[in-house]
Amino acid sequence: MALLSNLCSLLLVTALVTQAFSAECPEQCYDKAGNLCARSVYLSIFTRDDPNADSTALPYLTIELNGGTETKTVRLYNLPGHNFERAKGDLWEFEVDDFEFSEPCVSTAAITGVTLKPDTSDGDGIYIKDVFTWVRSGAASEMLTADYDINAWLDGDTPESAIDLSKV
Ligand SMILES: [Ca+2]
Repeated sequence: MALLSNLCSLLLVTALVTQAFSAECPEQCYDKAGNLCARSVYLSIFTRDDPNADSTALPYLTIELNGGTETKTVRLYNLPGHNFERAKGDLWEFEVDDFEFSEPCVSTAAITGVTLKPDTSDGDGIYIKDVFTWVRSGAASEMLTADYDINAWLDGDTPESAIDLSKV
């Protein structure tokens, strides 16, 4: 069951990452070293099948550059319908501009940390199963992190419950 569920998550995310974009990748998609300059950031979170897995909380996504020269955070927004339903997945899209980095080109090579942080204004925990992040620039996209079966609570009462995501 777990394997099948993981496979479904992977297929969904793969489909999202590889979906055909009609626009040609503009020149500014890449930095001088040939690394993708992220324009959009996507976050997909799957919750576990547990009665308390769901939540009204709005956690935060943090991106660290160059081992900590810059660390910026955005808050997840309310999606249409319910966020964080039990045993379901949600998808958020951010513009890199939302993070307000000092440079307009955020090279994927410069991203050294991606962390999910709990909403400390809402003690309602989220039981996290899988988390994926990826970036896009024009027609090009690249996976940033992939974490399967994390099986951890993102708990607003416990700031230490922040989850460091695994770069791919
Ligand atoms: Ca809950």
